[in-house]
Amino acid sequence: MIAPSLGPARSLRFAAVAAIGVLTLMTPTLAAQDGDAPHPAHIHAGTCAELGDVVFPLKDVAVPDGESSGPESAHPVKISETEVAASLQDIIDGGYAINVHLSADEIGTYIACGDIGGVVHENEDGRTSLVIGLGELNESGHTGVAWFGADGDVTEVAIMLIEPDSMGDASADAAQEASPDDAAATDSTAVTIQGFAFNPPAIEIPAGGSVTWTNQDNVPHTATGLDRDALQSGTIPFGESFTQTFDTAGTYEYFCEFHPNMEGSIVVQ
Ligand SMILES: [Cu+2]
Repeated sequence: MIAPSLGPARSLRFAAVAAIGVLTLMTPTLAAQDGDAPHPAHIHAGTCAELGDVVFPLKDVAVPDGESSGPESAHPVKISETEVAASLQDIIDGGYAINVHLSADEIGTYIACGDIGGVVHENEDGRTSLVIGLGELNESGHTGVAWFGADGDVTEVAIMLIEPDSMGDASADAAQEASPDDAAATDSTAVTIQGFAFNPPAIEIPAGGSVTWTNQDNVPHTATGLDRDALQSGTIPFGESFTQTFDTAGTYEYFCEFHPNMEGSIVVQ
């Protein structure tokens, strides 16, 4: 449902205006950039301290389209604008957080996160909105804000992320994601990633068995558990594989970080 008084273009403009005020307050130092790599972002259940499932995927946080003007000393900010199919109040009541990842190549590295809560304010048009801060994670140098504009049953979500002077060692530090590559597996099950799908999507393996995902699509994918501690392949480039052994019985639902509509499940018996 779209409020008659306010189209998407205007609400985004308002988002930018609202955010600039907050950016000024929040960031004593900032500058330069870490290249043009877009940062994947999601709304998760839980808090930044304890992130849960992805509830709403958001558009990548990226350099806006268009030509740069003005002084080069202007601080670069990457943005993401997504319409989420939930009311602002439902998003707040849900107990969620926005999490931003370093890049498609380093999806397992979190660079900024913010719990969704705070004072909802009403502007002169009677529209309500919320602005939250996104705090730095893993010494990424990134901070920012997210703006939520209520629009009836949907909410405009805008992320504005300030790029650091340089990524320094942050990405290296945080990139040490464990890749449980136990070759010991005798019971090995293959899952092919092709056509933006896991094939077969549902598998059963014995406890101690392993699963090997091989990406045959010409784009990167991941195999990421709803419980990320249980399964997080990180980016699997075209033609490459990721193997994980599952020692604990249970059902493991997973998806692709880049294409959250790609879903699969593993039953470990
Ligand atoms: Cu994918």
